[in-house]
Amino acid sequence: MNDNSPKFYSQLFQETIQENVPLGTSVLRIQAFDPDDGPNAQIHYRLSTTNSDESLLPFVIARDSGWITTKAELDRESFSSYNFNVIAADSGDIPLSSTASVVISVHDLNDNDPKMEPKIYEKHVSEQDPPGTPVATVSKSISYHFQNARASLHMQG
Ligand SMILES: [Ca+2]
Ligand SMILES: [Ca+2]
Ligand SMILES: [Ca+2]
Repeated sequence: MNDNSPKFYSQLFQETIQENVPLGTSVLRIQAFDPDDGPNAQIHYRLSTTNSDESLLPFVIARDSGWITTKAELDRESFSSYNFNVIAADSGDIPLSSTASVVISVHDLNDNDPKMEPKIYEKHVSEQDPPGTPVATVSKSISYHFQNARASLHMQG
């Protein structure tokens, strides 16, 4: 009779995977055991999330083998880790099941160019400078470069 629920080898499965791996990449294998016989020991796996739709996860689990693979691209800059549950249920007339936690961390790759911040060049004028003192003296080529950098620059002199 089906008097045992599947037991996971661990209550927490943790793995790290690099971002940008191809779809279908194997991440880790979830395994449980069931000491009953026949269908009462035949385990099927599925993913479960507590506060959102598990179809939004970038992972799927193979129903029979327990292998978790990617089904969407992973972007470390969007999500750096995923927490969800995996449910193992046997195939008894009245199926019994157990739940374990999975934490998958996304490892960072250097896949972003540095972003140029517009630079602001400022020059303060001392109040003691006599009127007419040049604020800044720059050549035309430097002035052009500054304008490219969206600098606010007042030309005088
Ligand atoms: Ca069982
Ligand atoms: Ca990325
Ligand atoms: Ca990155």
